[in-house]
Amino acid sequence: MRDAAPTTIYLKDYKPFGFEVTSVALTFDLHPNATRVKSRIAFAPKPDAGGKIFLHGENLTLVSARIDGEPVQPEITTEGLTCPVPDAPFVWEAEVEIDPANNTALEGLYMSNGMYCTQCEAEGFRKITYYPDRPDVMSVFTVTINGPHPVLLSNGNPVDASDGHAEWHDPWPKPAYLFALVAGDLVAHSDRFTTRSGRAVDLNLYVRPGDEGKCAFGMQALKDSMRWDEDVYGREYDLDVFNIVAVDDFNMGAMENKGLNIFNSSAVLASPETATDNNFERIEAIIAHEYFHNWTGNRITCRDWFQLCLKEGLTVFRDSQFTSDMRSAPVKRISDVIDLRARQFPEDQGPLAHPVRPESFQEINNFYTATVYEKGAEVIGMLRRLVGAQGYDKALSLYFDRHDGQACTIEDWLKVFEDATGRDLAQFKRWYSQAGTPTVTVRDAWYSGTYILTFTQDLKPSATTPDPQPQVIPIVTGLLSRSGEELVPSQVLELTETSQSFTFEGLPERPIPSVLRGFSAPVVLHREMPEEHQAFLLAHDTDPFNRWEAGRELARASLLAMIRDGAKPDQRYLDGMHAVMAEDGLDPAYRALMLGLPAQSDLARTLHDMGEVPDPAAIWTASETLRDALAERLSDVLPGLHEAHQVREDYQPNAEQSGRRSLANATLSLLARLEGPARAQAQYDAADNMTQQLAALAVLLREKAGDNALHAFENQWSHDRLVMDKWFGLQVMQAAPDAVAATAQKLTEHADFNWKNPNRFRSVLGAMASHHAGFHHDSGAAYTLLADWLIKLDPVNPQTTARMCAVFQTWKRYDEGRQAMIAAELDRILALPELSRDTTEMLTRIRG
Ligand code: 0A1
Ligand code: ZN
Repeated sequence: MRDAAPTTIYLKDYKPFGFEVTSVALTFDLHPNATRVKSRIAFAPKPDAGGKIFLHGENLTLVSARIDGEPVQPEITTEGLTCPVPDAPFVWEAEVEIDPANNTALEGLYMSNGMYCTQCEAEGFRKITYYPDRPDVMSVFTVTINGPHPVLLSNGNPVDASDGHAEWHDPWPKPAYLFALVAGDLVAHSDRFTTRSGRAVDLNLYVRPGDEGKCAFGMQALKDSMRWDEDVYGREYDLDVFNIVAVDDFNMGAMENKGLNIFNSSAVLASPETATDNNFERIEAIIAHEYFHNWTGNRITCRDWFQLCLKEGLTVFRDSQFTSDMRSAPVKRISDVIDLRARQFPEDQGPLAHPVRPESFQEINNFYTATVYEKGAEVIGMLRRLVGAQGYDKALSLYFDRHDGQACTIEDWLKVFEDATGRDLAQFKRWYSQAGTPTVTVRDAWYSGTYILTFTQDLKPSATTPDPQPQVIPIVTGLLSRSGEELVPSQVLELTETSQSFTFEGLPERPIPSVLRGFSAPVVLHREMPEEHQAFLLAHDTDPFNRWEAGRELARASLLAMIRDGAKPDQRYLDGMHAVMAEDGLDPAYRALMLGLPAQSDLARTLHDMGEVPDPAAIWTASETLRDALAERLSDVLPGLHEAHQVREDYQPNAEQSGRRSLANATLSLLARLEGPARAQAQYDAADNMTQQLAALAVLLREKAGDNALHAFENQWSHDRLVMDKWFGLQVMQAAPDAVAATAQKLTEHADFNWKNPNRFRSVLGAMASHHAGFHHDSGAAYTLLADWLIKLDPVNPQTTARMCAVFQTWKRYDEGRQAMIAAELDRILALPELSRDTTEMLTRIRG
């Protein structure tokens, strides 16, 4: 039943738990509908324990409870139990019954295709047994599993195993959210890794029979991650085994449970025939991310969930460093910024805005956000720029030395930097406490040899940050001569005031500034400078990020002029792109990124910032027109580029080959605008890997020549869940705006639309919401379809429902008609009497 008044939890109310948990022993007797969980937990009261204990527990049937062997009758509510306890150390024993087969929310212990698995972050352990389910309670766990399954896994090291029975011991104290259990008929892809101090670690990737051929890449990524963390951060693995399990039904990407990572199968399984280059790169990054959590998250965890960015921001930062080292650093940076603008900026600038460290929440699952993760990582990137690479390394060593085995706060994190580098971070800390994306405006002046750059920063007040104060903004800047030489090499300008000028003396000529190189801070930058500067930087900037950004800015300016004034595509942009495409020395992956346009949702944001009401149909038309014009302008080089970047060697998902394929496929897509679908059809017919097959299918669908290929694809891949997710999604993504809702609707009637599977649900309805012009088509059909499905999913899986609600967060940007349609849908959902806490919180915030 929906809470009449949902409880809000505040950071300021944090209180330590009144007891130490000295050990935990759990025994599971597995049964699909009646799993028995016995717990034996040793508690030691702290001086102010108060004579009674509260243990979290939800959806549990208590069979028995004892303290020091004596039966007790605790008081039970929907949230847990309270029981009088001795004021000396005691042993709590309980037996509960749970129903994994009917656990469709995928939190706690649940079943997926006949296999048992768990998801305990953030508060899922309380659905397994009564326990102080909070991250600052860390303990050593021993786990016994009984069940008729060939594979029985839990955290730590195996201590005993026989038919239908296994015992695991995890020597590292951990919070309950890192607990995991897996049981099923699984097969292992195994390998071994020797740490630099000589510990031999058994590595296993457990999958369903039939998926064995999709494991090799993930295993290699794991070994690369283990080596990298030793080399770059000096962090070694600390158990004798490291297990990964792939599961089909999972709400998120993956989970870093100690020694037993559980992955959404889409985030680990890959073969050249079934996964694209982008899938491979994402898998490598997620494997690294989860592995890196072993130190940043598991050995050092969070004191409370408000500190989530302590582990997530840092771990995202570390996995980006890893990908930059494994692949191309500029390409990774550009991709990350595209993603930040697409996912984090709308969050930071709308009704869901919250600081990187939020100060209140109702449902913590709603705070696994782009702000906590991606902006959290940007904040660490800024910190590293400000203290320098050496200062950062020193601070991190101190962090691991000082806090190993502890549950920490952002204050602990910043103190380590202050102590290691001597820098005062009081003002920098505002990045953690203030919500919103700062806007930085830059203008320049030139007085006989003296060049002045003046920056101002502005942060709009929001519900969580009503009185914003200036932040420390590191702005990496270089100055170029008119012939493209670096007059002043990159340096960090520290903007700390609302408005601040930086002076450069003795320059031989008025330079062209290259500002915010490498996207050195997560801000919106307004350059009050001539547009010619962007054309110049596109041709000459030595900073790869800003060179790409210059192309983007020219495209953005051109699109805005087309939308607002009916202008023609900007020739400077088209000519600039032509020159870039002719530069054979430039990384193909980088050139492929250059060919992209700003996201249509990002253009809507820019128009909104300019005080205008974005028209999704006009944005769509302008984007299509500019792409057509780009194809025309590049027509003399496209065939050569396409041909030159074909990969004729055996498929490898490495950066070099995937870069070539991405440029070849970007040119294929443009060529089809000039010459129709024949080339794409030929590629489809010849494709022996999913990257080529899917890229060709996308072009065929866009060109309305995809019916045959679509059927062939379905026949070829109907047995493969992950490939079929692509089949579902692509049809929606490639539909014309007026066909998006109808296409999605039709797909929801397909026999394989298994809507309880989060991947499949997202492949259709998530794809629909990500099609800007289709989702916001003036019929309102997509709004209604999505609302219908959110209503259906909420009682089954509140977490995935609530996450999907975020697609409505930008609704107030649009015209009154669209706003009225969206408001009606939001109200229709909010009126449901039994709406989950997750969805209620999200929609209430969005509705405003
Ligand atoms: N900690 C995981 C992500 C994750 C978070 C929450 C989950 O359920 C609510 C599941 C996974 C990570 O950062 O990879
Ligand atoms: Zn994480």
